[in-house]
Amino acid sequence: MTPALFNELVASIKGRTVERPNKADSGTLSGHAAGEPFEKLAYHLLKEKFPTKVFKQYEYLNELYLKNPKKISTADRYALFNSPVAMFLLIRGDKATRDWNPANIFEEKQDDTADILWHEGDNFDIIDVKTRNMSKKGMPPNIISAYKLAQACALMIDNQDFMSVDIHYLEVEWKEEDGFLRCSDANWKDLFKSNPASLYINWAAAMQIQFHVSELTQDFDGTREQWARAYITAFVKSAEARCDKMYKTYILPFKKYVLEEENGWIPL
Ligand SMILES: [Ca+2]
Repeated sequence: MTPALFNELVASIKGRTVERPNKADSGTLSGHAAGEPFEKLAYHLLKEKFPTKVFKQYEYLNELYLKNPKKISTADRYALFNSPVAMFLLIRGDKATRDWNPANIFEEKQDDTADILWHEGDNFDIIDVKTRNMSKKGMPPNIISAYKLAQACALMIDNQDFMSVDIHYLEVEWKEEDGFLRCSDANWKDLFKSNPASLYINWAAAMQIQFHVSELTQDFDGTREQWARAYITAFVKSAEARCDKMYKTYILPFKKYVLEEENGWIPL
């Protein structure tokens, strides 16, 4: 999706209100579910305008497999993607893909990479919507698995497949307003314009990259291959630092007991 279209989308979401979830019982607005109506709003605004280019990720896969009824094996279905990187980021697992049939189609899944998928020509734009309750001081949300992203970058380099996939984040900031949630601000960012060395990987939180979308830097101006290589370098450095910390905390203080166990110890 072009920057102009993202700017337009953001402008059309700012100031909008959605119904408050749990309105009837005035229940708590907890976690990410609270902002979900904004994710739906973003999808509907785009789908209305670009019905042939905008999909939910599972919706795209369902249409792809429905349109190719003779492709039945997982390998055949995976081969429907021209791009190894797009395939890697968008497919469901082997078993789910094998079990797919017109009477057993995919439904939305929490860990799908894209909330909204833009497909135009050979390009996929993976759009992840993050909603943020501005009356709470929230931790930066989980963005994407650092490992999955490293694998995607390695696939880009190995297959020289750099431009099939874009990844964008749309952040909707909201506040509660008598029975409604109002979008107080919205932002969008391009993952591949961020500085790979500045991405924070939270190894303890399932190795998720975490940031607030509005705070992501956008000053990287190299090629996609340069980004992929810089990211893998940052990822490996971070993994090495994690190993080092694991060693110092969880191995070193206990190592002597292991040696004693191996070499024989005498009760005091
Ligand atoms: Ca999301």
